Amino acid sequence: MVICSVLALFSIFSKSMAEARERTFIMVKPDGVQRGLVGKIIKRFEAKGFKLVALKFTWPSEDLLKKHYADLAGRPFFPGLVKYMSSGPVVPMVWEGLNVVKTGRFMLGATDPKDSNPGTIRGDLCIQVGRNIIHGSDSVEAANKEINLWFEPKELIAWKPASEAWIYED
Ligand code: DAT
Ligand code: MG
Repeated sequence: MVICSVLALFSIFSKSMAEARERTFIMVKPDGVQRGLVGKIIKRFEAKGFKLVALKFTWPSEDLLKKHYADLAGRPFFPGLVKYMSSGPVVPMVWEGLNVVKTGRFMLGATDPKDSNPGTIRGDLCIQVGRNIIHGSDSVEAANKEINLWFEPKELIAWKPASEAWIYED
C-alpha cells in the first residue's frame, strides 16, 4: 500500500511538463464562422503553443446543443441560445497543453464581452453576450464531457509537434 502510494507520487512528479497536459474543448460559434473569424481564433491558440488534437466543420442539431448546454436548461435565455447556436455551422476543436482549460478561458475573456478585457478574443472581436463568437470549457471535467459529446475517440489525433521541445522545459 505504502509502496504503491510512493510509486504513484513518483509517477506524478516524474512527468515532464509536456506530459502533464490537459485538454479543452473550444468551439467557434455560428457568428464567429459567419464573420470570418475562424482563422484568427485558431491562430491565437496555435501561436500560444497549444497543440491541436481535433477539429471539424459541422452544422450542429438542436438536440446536440441541448446536451452541450444542459446545465443552462432552466435559464430564460436557453431557447434563444439553442436557436442561435444551431443557426449555422460551427468549428469544434480540441486543444491540448499545460493548464489549457484555465488559460483557454483567459484567452476567451469574460462571458459578456462588455466585461472582457482588451486582448482577449471576446474583448477584441465581439460586443454582445448573445453573440460572443466562441465557447471554451470551464473545467477539466466539463472539457472531458464536451470532448466526448462532439468527437469520436478516433477523431482525437495522437501526434508530437516538432515545436514541443521549444515550448516546454522538459
Ligand atoms: P461561457 O460561454 O463563458 O462558459 P456560460 O456557460 O455561462 O458562459 O453561458 C453559455 C453561453 O450562454 C454564453 O457563452 C452566452 C450565453 N449566455 C450566458 N448568459 C447569458 C445571458 N445573460 N443572456 C444571453 N445569453 C447568455
Ligand atoms: Mg460555459
